[in-house]
Amino acid sequence: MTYVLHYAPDNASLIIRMALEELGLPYEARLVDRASKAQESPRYRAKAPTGLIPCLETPSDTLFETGAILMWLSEVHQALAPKSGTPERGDFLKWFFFTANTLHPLLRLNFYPEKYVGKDANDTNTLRRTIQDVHPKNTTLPRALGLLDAYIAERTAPETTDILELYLSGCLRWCGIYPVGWTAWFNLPDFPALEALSIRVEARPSARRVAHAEGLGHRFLSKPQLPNPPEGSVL
Ligand SMILES: N[C@@H](CCC(=O)N[C@@H](CS)C(=O)NCC(=O)O)C(=O)O
Repeated sequence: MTYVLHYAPDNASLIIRMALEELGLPYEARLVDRASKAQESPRYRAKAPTGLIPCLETPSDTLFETGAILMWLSEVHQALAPKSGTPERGDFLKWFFFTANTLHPLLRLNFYPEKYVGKDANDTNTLRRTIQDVHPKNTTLPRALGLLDAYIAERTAPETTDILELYLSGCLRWCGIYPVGWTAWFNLPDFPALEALSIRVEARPSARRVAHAEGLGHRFLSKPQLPNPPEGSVL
């Protein structure tokens, strides 16, 4: 087996799995048992010292960080991104890194506020409300998605898909369902270009295979439901 993807269902590994399927690469999906906090074990941290999922073992490297893994796959397989030197490359890079550096970390704050401000409910609620609120200047979640929506609306969609679409579509899924009870701020049709992107990606055979493997249901990106994975747990 060429690649080993350390994954948990509906975790950030989902995005890497979509990329591996889209590229048609053989891989073993190896469960990280979140119920026993296996991602914090010395064995896992020896591969991914951040203790975060995903981690991808390749013939030449052991990679962690969703954005880095996506870029690596795209570069090595010469696919799923505009090539260096093309007019689209600069915009693609800006918004890909914005997704990795801003959107994804905002989602982490939204999902796991207690890791950042402690367990007091007043503090975790305040953090969540702050990042879920529309703000004219600060890059809270609605503003980050608004900026991305504007970019996706103006660019020519890739012929098949690309690593930015895969990354975004996973993030959009999670906005719709996590954390349970805290998703009222999010309405995908408010971001029409991102909604169209989700619909396009979830129709791809590669994405359907991943949805099936992780028990994510039918319209798993544009109308997401909580998953029913055949193995492992989300948290
Ligand atoms: N910056 C990391 C974030 C990945 C991440 O947040 N993974 C979550 C699962 S979706 C995780 O490992 N959570 C366990 C934890 O925070 O202890 C990346 O881009 O890969």
